[in-house]
Amino acid sequence: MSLKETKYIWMNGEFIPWKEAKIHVLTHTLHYGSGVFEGIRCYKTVKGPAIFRLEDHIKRLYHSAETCLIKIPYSEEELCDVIVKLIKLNELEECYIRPIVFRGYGEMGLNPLKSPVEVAVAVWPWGAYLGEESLRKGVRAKISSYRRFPSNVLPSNIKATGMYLNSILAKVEALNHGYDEAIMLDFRGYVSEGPGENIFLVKNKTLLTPPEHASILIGITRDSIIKIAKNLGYKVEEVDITKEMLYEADEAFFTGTATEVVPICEIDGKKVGDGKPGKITLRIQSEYLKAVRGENPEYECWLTYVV
Ligand code: PPE
Repeated sequence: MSLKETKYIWMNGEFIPWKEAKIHVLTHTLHYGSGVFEGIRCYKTVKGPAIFRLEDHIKRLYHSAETCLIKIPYSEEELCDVIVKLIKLNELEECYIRPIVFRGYGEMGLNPLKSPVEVAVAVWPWGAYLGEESLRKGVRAKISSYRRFPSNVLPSNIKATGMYLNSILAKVEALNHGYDEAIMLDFRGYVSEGPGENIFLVKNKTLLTPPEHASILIGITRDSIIKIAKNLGYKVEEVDITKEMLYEADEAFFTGTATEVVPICEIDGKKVGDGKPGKITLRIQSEYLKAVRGENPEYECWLTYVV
């Protein structure tokens, strides 16, 4: 599957044609992974396209930038406006939104402060992240031999470009073993997250998900799911989860902006529950998809309409 091109990309203050959004080969971030980014989705609703939790994603982008010593030369409001305008200009009803802040061409070497800060936003239609049938049929996952980095190696609660090499190695290892996705453990051996998604399990009708100290990115989808599940009357606990707890779970699922809510049917060749997408998982998935499409007024505060 190749990227679905759209008309315009916003780069350093201007809307330019997709094909012209280029960088120099000596761009600092290309060499050292010194950039930060976000992944946001915009969904079709009866009131037009709506961006899901835009302000929260942009807040996290600024937090990631600050941690990586980057000062973004635009305000949060300006970037939010750019995203709305870009979706309008590209005449999209639904899309994935990728803001990236990186160190450009200027100096080589590990001091990033000498290279200019550049900002770009691209939007394009992006279907199901873990495969067309993943939401309905679920996926098979493998516990990775790659661990998630502890916070004294890299703070896990930021989205920095270089950190994704760890995710890439885990992802490809899982694919090479015939699985759809990886599950990574933290440095202690407790369950952390997927390469690009958070993880939940269901045991005796209670939802469990790893806490912040398990080296996770505090997902915005994870937060939405916790609120949705509680509103549906389920208990949600943020606790350390062992590999055995995962194997013995009634249900399990991944959450993320790109992934949305995807049931996990098998882990390391063992069925999760009866090996089919769990009932509670599917109920939460359906509530989530209603929320993002503006079909539940309770969650409308999470939407930014593109008007
Ligand atoms: N953990 C990681 C490591 C991660 O990359 C994501 C998002 C999440 C958890 C879930 O976070 P949130 O989207 O706020 O619920 N991964 C993004 C990038 C995926 C990519 O391949 O690129 C995403 O889902 O947009």
